[in-house]
Amino acid sequence: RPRVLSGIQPTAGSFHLGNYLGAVRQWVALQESHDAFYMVVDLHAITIPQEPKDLRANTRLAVAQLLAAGLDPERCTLFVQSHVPEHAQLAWIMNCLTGFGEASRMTQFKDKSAKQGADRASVGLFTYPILQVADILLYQANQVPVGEDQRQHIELTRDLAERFNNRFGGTFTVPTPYILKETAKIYDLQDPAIKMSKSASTPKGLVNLLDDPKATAKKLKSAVTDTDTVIRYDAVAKPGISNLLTIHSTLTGESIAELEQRYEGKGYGALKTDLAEIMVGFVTPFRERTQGYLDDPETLDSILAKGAEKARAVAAETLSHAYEKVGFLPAK
Ligand code: AQP
Repeated sequence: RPRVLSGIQPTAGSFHLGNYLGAVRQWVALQESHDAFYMVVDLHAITIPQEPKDLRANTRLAVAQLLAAGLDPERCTLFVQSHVPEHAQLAWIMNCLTGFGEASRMTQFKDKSAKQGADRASVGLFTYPILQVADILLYQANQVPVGEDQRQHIELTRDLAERFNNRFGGTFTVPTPYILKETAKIYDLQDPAIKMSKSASTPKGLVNLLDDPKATAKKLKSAVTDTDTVIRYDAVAKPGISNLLTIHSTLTGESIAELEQRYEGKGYGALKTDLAEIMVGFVTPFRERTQGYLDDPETLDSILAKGAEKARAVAAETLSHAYEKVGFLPAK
């Protein structure tokens, strides 16, 4: 079976709708057909300051949400990044293969460091994409299911895998991004020109899955649309409505064409009311399931212990090949 690898940060507490529709939903589907490795990337999280006790709680919370979303530890390998030390070890080698200018061109770093002030951004934030390269290459992943915002980092991964292979001999699988066109980018409900994101969105524009369902319904009902009245998918002329149609279609499985037909002659209010109801129907059991996993930390920890063991077996083998290729003297 082809292998997939992906990760999610434990920074915000709740996952938002962009994380879920853009990435996690695909993870759940791919565990049926692929040898799937999914992790909570706590090493990535500390590229910006974290309160230690919050980081620990949010890491558990992220795992609980992944299980609530449908990841099954019998079907995939679910683990926490810091439980597998090989990530940091391979990242060092990849750091040494990456040009400074090349790393400087990563747009996510440019955006995030500009927000923090260039002097305050950590070197870890700068090398974040290179740690991600190590994450992917350690597992010899064929595909990486992510949202559109991660495409450039997957390109970097491909470049570095090829560079290493050319310089030292075939070692790493060169991965491809797995990005579904429909849900590659979920937009902010108040500003459909920007992606829904925990750092850039205002609270009204961001749908957190663990928020009170009533508040979520309200946000959907007050989503920004346009002055036209026709419910039609047109990402350029009607970004707000198009975003709502995407969310509706993905959650219900109805095609956009079916939805356009169903809402013909109806107002925006009808679409928003229905979508609010669909969302409440989705988040209510999701919150309950998440709480159920949080209430049973022993099961959670045992899932993570097994996951880390499986992940380490693969990661250690790849790392030892890479060490040998680079020319490190084996420890006796
Ligand atoms: N709006 C989005 N649409 C589609 N996919 C998205 N992802 C994030 N936002 C959207 C995808 O979610 C996965 C996990 O992302 P992460 O752990 O890196 O979280 P993030 O990208 O830091 O989330 P934010 O909200 O986008 O954070 P900031 O504000 O820090 O930029 C990834 O596969 C990502 O593509």
